[in-house]
Amino acid sequence: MYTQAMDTAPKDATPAVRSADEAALQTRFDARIDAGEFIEAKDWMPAHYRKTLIRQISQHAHSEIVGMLPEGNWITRAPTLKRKAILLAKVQDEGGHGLYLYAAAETLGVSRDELLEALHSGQAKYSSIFNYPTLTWADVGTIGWLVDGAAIMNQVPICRCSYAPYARAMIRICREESFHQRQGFDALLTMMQQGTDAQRAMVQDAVNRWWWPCLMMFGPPDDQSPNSAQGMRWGIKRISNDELRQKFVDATVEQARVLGVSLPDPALQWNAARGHWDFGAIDWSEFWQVVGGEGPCNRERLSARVNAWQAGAWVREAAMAHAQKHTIQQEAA
Ligand code: FAQ
Repeated sequence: MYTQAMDTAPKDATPAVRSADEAALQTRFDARIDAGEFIEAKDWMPAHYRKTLIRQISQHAHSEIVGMLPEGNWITRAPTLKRKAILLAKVQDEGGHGLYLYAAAETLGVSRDELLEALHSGQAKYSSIFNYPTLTWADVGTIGWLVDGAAIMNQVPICRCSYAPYARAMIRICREESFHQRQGFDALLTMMQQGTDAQRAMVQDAVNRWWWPCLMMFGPPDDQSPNSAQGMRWGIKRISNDELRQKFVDATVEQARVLGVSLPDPALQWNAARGHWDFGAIDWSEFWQVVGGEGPCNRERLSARVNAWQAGAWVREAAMAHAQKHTIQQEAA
């Protein structure tokens, strides 16, 4: 289904265009964006649009792959066989999301090796949220409920992103994220309704630790978000960081009530005039510290990825050797 990587644009497509033609192509591109049309890999696109998409899609892919680590840490310690099977499926799904997204980025003329090198060298960003530790089993449920919940809120609008290979990849990803969110909520509900006092306290502690980092996932406030205006203009971003954050808070307050947990924000209050929940100030210095590589688990996460890449070298070599052998056999036949 996800064969976009086979459908790549020639690397020199944009530079080969003469400048008079380029102005016409730009006008046509802008008109297509204004008309809400999808842009395909082989269509002409401005270099900055291409670069922005490579940045966002690759950061998104890296987030999915690094995002396997905090929960992967609990696969061997899941409390029941059922929870273990669910968690295995979820973590495997995140790996699949990374692959669809790397394939979508490759359609823009960048190689997967280049993208991974940027991650491993620390040049590329990935979501701040995955630099926090998973201390107890309740963290796994809380990641499903809150982190996947935030991810869905941010990702559903990307199903309508103007770049078609990215939009197509997001449709399946969102369906799977929806299962992830439900399984997390279900795990927490089980602990809250059938668990011991100690288990309920464990859930509350996990929610207290993940709440604020989840609000940060949506990115800096709109007036401090350098990429937003252009991203919205191009239809890459459909809803702003602050609007999505508000939608997430509004949806989550009621879910917290059903679960029986409190959200760690004394300023959280229904604002009838706005028709939204007001919430307290976010500590943006913590966000920028984590994004800058100084979060609680940044070093651990990056070294886990680099080690996995190095330890997997023999698998890549074996796959290449097998492919070469297969080609030779086919040519000889
Ligand atoms: N962490 O100008 P903006 C998941 C950076 S997947 C780190 O607002 P933009 C699934 C931003 O890159 C989660 N950096 O940027 C899962 C930019 O820096 P740059 C990932 C962040 O692009 C669940 C600078 O700050 N989702 O959770 C963050 O317009 C459970 C200024 O920001 C996606 O990637 C952050 N949180 O908006 C997996 C969705 N926020 O690049 C496992 C696609 C901002 O200029 C387990 N991405 N920055 O150097 C997007 O929607 C957008 O890229 C935003 C940022 C909204 C993340």
